[in-house]
Formats: sequence, C-alpha cells, structure tokens
Amino acid sequence: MLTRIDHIGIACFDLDTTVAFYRDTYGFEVFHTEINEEQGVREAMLRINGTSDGGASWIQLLEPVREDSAVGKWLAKNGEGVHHVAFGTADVDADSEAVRDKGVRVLYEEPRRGSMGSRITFLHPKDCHGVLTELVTAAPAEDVPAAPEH
Ligand code: V0V
Ligand code: CO
Repeated sequence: MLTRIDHIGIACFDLDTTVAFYRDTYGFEVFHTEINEEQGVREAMLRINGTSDGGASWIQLLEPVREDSAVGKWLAKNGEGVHHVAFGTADVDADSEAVRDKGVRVLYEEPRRGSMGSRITFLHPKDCHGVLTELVTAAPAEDVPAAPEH
C-alpha cells in the first residue's frame, strides 16, 4: 500500500547553489548526500518532517553526473524543475507488481538501490499522465545514516 509522499525529485544544474537556495529561503538542511552511479546522479536529501523511521518526507535535489543520464537528458530538454514524485510503501516489491498487473510499465524487473539504502522502482511517465513516478521502500531505521550535528 502506498502510504505517503516520500520525496519530490527536483532536477538542477548545480547542486551546491540549489542546496543553498533551499537552506537560505526555507531553512531546510541537507540530511544526506551521495552519488548514485547507476542512476547517474549526485543528490542531496533535505528532510522536511518526521523522523528517521521512514516516516519523513524529503526534497531530493538531483544533479546529473553524466549528460546521457535520465536527469541529464531531462535537464537538457526542460531546464530545472520537478523531475519525479516518489510514493512511500512498506513493500515496493508487492506494490510494483500490483501496478504492473494494472498495465502500467514498471521500468525495472526488480527494485534497485536508491538513496540512503532504500529500494526503488519507477513507473513510465507516459502511463502516469505525464508524471515520472517512483515507488520507494525506506531502509530499516537502523540502516539510515544519523542526522548531521547542527
Ligand atoms: C522523460 N519524460 C518525462 C520525464 N522524463 N516526462 C515526465 N517526467 C519526466 N521526468 C518523457 C519525455 O518528455 C518523452 O516524452 C518521453 O518521456 C521519453 O523520454 P526521453 O527523453 O526519450 O527519455 P527516455 O525514454 O530515454 O527516458 C525516460 C525514462 C528515464 C522515464 C525512461 O528517465 C528513466 O528511466 N527514468 C527512471 C530513472 C531516473 O529518473 N533516475 C533519476 C532519479 P515525449 O517528448 O516523447 O512526449 S534517481 C532517484 O530518484 C533516486 C536514486 C532515489 O530516489 O533514491
Ligand atoms: Co527519487
């Protein structure tokens, strides 16, 4: 069952200046950064609310590490903006199968590694009224990196 909005993915040309905008304008702090080579992104997760138990929601800022990556191609065509919406679920395997059974193209045969040890898959935007949709199961709380000291 999809129970919440896990994150909004926002494509940007420069991660550091975009992080600075979110900090200076809204006071959101970076909780975690990583490079995901498979997905071709350098990303920053800004925690909007909640705790580290998988109940938080996030802004995921995405800078491409390769021009031919999904985010690189999308930026070249559209410029900066909202790239995807991610729904949280306790069971991404079951929910992606359920969605696949309804005729929606699920892009991966098996969920792949996402931010902070999560497991993720994507639904084709053309089957979702123009929205690239991600399904995500957060890592167990003990696997989530601790919040940075302030
Ligand atoms: C492409 N299209 C989109 C879109 N990307 N529509 C809405 N939102 C997007 N983000 C449209 C595009 O305008 C085209 O429509 C059509 O889909 C085909 O696009 P394309 O430019 O030819 O690109 P493709 O087909 O090579 O790739 C599109 C897909 C690709 C969706 C298949 O972006 C993909 O595999 N995405 C999933 C992986 C991903 O996005 N990773 C980065 C985030 P027209 O022009 O034909 O009408 S990684 C992440 O979120 C992580 C790690 C995490 O959360 O933990
Ligand atoms: Co995402």
